[in-house]
Amino acid sequence: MTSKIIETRLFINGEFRPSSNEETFDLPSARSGELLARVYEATNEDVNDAVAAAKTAFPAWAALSPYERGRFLVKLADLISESHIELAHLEAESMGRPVSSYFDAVAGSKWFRYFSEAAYPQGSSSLNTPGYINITLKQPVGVVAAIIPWNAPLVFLCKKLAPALAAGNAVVLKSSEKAPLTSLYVADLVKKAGFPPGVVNILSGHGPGAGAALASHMDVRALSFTGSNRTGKLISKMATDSNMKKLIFELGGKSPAIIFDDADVDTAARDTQFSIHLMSGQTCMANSRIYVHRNIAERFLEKFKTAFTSNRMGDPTDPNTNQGPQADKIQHATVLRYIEMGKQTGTLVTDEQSAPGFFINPTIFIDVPEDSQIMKEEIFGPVVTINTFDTEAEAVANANNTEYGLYAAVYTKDLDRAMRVASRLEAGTVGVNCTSPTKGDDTPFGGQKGSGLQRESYLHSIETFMETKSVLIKVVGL
Ligand code: TXE
Repeated sequence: MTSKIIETRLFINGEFRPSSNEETFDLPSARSGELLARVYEATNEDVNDAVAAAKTAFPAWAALSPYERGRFLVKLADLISESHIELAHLEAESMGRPVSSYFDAVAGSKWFRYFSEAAYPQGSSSLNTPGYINITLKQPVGVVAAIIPWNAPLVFLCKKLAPALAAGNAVVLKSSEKAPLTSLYVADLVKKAGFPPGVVNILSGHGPGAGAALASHMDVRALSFTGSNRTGKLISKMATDSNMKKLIFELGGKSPAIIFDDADVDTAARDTQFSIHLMSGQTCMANSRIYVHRNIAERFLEKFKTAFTSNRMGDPTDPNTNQGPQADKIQHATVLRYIEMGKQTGTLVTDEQSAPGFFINPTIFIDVPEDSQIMKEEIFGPVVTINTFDTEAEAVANANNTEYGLYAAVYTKDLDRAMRVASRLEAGTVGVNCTSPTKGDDTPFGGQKGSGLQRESYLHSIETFMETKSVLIKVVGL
């Protein structure tokens, strides 16, 4: 089945329209490299219009009850899950994601359903100041900007839009220039769901243009970003230099998995290869560094390698494919560059690259020096390092020897050790006898150190899109 691309215009104030200067950018197909679509590139003027539309729509949207806002969210959730096949094919074509592993429409629509009935943050009250009753009010921040990446565009769109809207904010979202089509598809669904104009605005365009304009905009009060650590730093500076907007960041990772010699080796090998194989290694939480106890290293490596290299690489729209190409030429070239670097420092134990197009063969390096570049930087491909360790302290020290801190895993049957290690690992999430992708929608998700700011989840996201106001009431005679 070939997807019908319905829209490539910008969605501003409830209408689709070309960019103000009518310029477009070319979107190549990840599977063929051929032109897939010409998408309108938002200009500064378009960003200003979208923010102005959101600012105008905000008061009436915020004044609705959570129940009334929730009714729009439920309609959108239904439309997204009904569009599962279309959305899967759009992502397969634009960024190579196999349709066989496309759970995003189901996962994404769950976010809208959850926030349509979420327990809203409640203010508090106190009598702790003599003569006063103090109360706190939770209020939406106003205009929220969302900047999303290309690796799981629909999931990120839903994780940001649903809580921001439920909290009463109006949103301007910019998709990634590598994967704008599913966001535009959702824009059409937003229109079908009957959202008031301006409450949701969806722009396409590049980072330094439309993205930077949003990050610097004086009327954007909060910005939720998922992407690279490098871009996070740039956005952070723009936010500070403009109006100190609130920032919610989910950045990259270099996630470690530690496998002790009492672990269930079959499970550990199966899980860890799935984590780095999923979406061709293009997930922020993929366990790209594995530390295995010397006593079981050989057995683990054999099982890991067998599973990791039994991939079915091919056309992402074929339901039998479980590994698609990298998202584009740039990502493909980046991964190949890291593989070349790896060969200078570690030992390659898988075949040399032979795959055509933007595909990368699953790649394993062993005995890689801790200070080498492939141990430090996010590769974002099906490339893993497997090093051995002798002691618990050594494994934890090496696992923590990174500027990232998104996800970590520990495999052992010893509960004391598992909990000791979990408490010492510097990561926003730790899996015990399990690894990423994370399973808990209600557990806070986000990074320590260079991996992010704040946490996202069913229970935590809404709070990040609200202000807390203290109101002090002087009561005579109290
Ligand atoms: O990311 P960018 P890219 C990592 C991963 C990958 C690398 C590069 O290692 O190989 O980043 O990917 C917008 N002002 N992750 O170049 O640049 C951009 O338009 C404002 C990990 O695609 O961070 C897009 O919408 N916005 C990550 C979004 O930021 C800017 C997912 C992400 O793009 C901007 C993606 C600017 N100056 C990549 N520059 C994860 N955490 O999962 C870019 N953008």
